[in-house]
Amino acid sequence: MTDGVRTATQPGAGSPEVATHCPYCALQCAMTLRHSAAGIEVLPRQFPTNRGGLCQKGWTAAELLDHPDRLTTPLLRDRPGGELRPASWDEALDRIAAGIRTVQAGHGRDAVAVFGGGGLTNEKAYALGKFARVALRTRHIDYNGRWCMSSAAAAGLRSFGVDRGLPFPLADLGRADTLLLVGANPAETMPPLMRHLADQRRRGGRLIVVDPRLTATARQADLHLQPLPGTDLAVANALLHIALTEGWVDREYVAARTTGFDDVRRTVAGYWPAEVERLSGVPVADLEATARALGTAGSAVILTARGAEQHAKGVDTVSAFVNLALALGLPGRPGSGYGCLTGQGNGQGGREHGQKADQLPGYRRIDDPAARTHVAGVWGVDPDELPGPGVPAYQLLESLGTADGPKALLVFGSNPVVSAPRAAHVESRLRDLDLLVVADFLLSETAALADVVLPVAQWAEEDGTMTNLEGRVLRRRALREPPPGVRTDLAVLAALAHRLQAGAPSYRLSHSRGPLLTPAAGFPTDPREVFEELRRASAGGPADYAGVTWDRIDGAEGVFWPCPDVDGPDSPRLFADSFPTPDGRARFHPVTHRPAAEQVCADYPLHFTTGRVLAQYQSGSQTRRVAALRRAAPDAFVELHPDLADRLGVADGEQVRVVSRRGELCAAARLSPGIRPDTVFAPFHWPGAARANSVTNDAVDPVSGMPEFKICAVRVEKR
Ligand SMILES: Nc1nc2c(c(=O)[nH]1)N[C@H]1C(S)=C(S)[C@@H](COP(=O)(O)OP(=O)(O)OC[C@H]3O[C@@H](n4cnc5c(=O)[nH]c(N)nc54)[C@H](O)[C@@H]3O)O[C@H]1N2
Ligand SMILES: Nc1nc2c(c(=O)[nH]1)N[C@H]1C(S)=C(S)[C@@H](COP(=O)(O)OP(=O)(O)OC[C@H]3O[C@@H](n4cnc5c(=O)[nH]c(N)nc54)[C@H](O)[C@@H]3O)O[C@H]1N2
Ligand code: SF4
Ligand SMILES: [Mo]
Repeated sequence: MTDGVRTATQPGAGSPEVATHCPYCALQCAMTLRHSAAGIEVLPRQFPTNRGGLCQKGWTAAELLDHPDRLTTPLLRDRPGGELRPASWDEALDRIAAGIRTVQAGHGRDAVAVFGGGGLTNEKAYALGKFARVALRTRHIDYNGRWCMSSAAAAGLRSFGVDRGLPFPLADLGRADTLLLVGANPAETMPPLMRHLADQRRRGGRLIVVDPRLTATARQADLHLQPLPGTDLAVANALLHIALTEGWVDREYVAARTTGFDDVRRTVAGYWPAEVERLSGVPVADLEATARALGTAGSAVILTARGAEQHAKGVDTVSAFVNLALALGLPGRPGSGYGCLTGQGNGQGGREHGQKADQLPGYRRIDDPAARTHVAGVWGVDPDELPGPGVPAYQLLESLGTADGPKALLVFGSNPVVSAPRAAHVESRLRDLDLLVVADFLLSETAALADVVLPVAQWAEEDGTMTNLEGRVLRRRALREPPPGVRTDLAVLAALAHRLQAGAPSYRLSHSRGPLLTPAAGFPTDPREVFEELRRASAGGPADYAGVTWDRIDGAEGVFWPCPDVDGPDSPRLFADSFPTPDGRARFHPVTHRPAAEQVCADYPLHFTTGRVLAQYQSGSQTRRVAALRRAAPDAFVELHPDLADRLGVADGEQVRVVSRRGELCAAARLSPGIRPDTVFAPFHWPGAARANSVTNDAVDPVSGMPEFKICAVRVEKR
């Protein structure tokens, strides 16, 4: 498909319409943006993922472009506790550069930290990682994808040798005889994806949903398993136990394509369905029906999302489902497999190009000497000068402003004051910084705490690429120039690098080979130029983009990585013949159930879990400002079972308080017979008194650093 639109070198500014993709979630629905008499108009566009559909967030996305809350000038705070005031770009950038120099001179390079986002384009994510390692030379960079994708990423890596959310195109879901969705609510989180599920149903396929709540997705299922939050791992092990007993394990596949099955077989032998029923509340009959539907299907897909993954045992939970998929011989078989539904717009690409603490571009490890040499070569620096690995997002935020922690933080594309676990604590850490810089186009709750706020361009004002949940690289296209006073993130990074390099000789890139760079060299502002460098930096790495070009994306419906050669094929489907592990085989990992980090007790007798509603996005900083979305979902709420409400003497719509050891949230009760009576749910899109993350636990997964957003112990009180 040729879109027939302008591309990067003609950024599209002033052109009547461009073919682009939605600014929000990882489905990256295709849309056409155009100028109309009423302003900027969004029209859905046919694409294999959204098939002409857009959700309400996509439809209304253009409203923020000319929103009265849009930031169009830098803001500066002259003294702690003072007000933010408008400032010139020069003043703001000078202040940041001076602040960084002071902090690094006093406390070392690692005293400055960077926090990125999975919504940034590939080009920006790459530039941000390079900026941290080359301009700041700090090891401290991480990003909000840690709270999103990290558990599935770690489990995928250790079993398959690669982390690509879906190792097959989304349309394959329509061909699965059985589809198991674990902790995923795409009817609200990716509505157009449901078109593929409708296909699947039409072809006679079965849909099974595992969720403690009867969600809009679960309502469409043939079977809904309603486990206690945090027991999915045990459920998966029980399913494999049954599959073994019934002889549904694909022994040929296991023998030819995997290693390590014996340990897993021994482990799941102890997961008797009746015991798992007692633990999880899922009836043995439902466990058996699910195992049968998966084990006897011609094709089957198992998908996990945040409900299964956002736990202190998230990695092991995903491994349990990967084990099940491998034992049934699913990965690599047509119409079958395991996948994870990636969340943020560039949740996939954002985790490949170096904004993760332990990572260099191309999904390379920063502690791998060969990777360091390759990337340092592309960057024109000495490999020995590249910092080592930093720490995962929560650990980073928690250390801010402490004796050994960073004293300055630069945030690009996240709003942790609302979205971080144990958010009140994180907020207090941010307040203790010597310098907080936030680049955003709106005054998010985090930006409101900053010493310097930089107004940046929005999605319709810059070109770039995004990698969707299928690993398909797509083109984002600019419809217009940013408004006066606004700069792109790339331009901000270039200007800061310029000041840091020019200002003090010790900050100049030093080179044992190659020439001394001119100021800001290495930080181009043209996204196409950045992408060309990203291609070289990723070449030979697991996420190889060397063969992806903007023109190639334009000439097709995106390009799937890995794609090492411009003239070679891309990779819509992985694992058909082998896995990218040293011996080509997938690896089983035996995993055992363990309780949630926080147990219910007399004072906190209920389980609390969190998630999303259709009309709000993430920290809500964007969608709470869109009129139609605010009308659709104006306020937070606490979902609880009528029996529980009865016991508490709470009526529908009455204000309640949800209290944990960390803090509390206040919102209206929403009674729903669809939720377990021992569990309450709240969405996390609202700040202030209704902030769900005032309540959540900051326990993290030991492997991935994923916080336990999906379970902690609370009590509910009438207000
Ligand atoms: N409308 C909307 N769409 C979005 C987003 C948004 O903010 N709003 N965000 C995007 C992003 S970044 C992401 S990561 C995705 C997330 O997409 P999803 O993972 O679908 O979203 P969540 O609502 O976080 O969680 C899914 C379900 O997990 C259930 N759950 C809670 N605890 C457990 C548990 O212990 N086990 C199981 N099995 N289920 C549990 C919840 O009840 C919830 O229905 O959505 C993307 N799309
Ligand atoms: N309790 C609970 N908490 C959760 C979750 C949960 O399920 N439960 N889910 C977690 C998950 S999966 C995620 S992904 C996080 C997300 O939470 P956040 O990281 O807070 O994500 P957003 O709200 O998308 O924040 C993005 C911010 O960056 C700005 N922005 C958008 N695009 C750009 C850009 O291109 N450049 C710059 N400079 N700024 C930009 C937006 O205006 C917004 O203020 O929340 C996590 N927190
Ligand atoms: S499903 Fe996701 S990508 Fe599609 S329109 Fe909605 S928010 Fe945008
Ligand atoms: Mo996410």
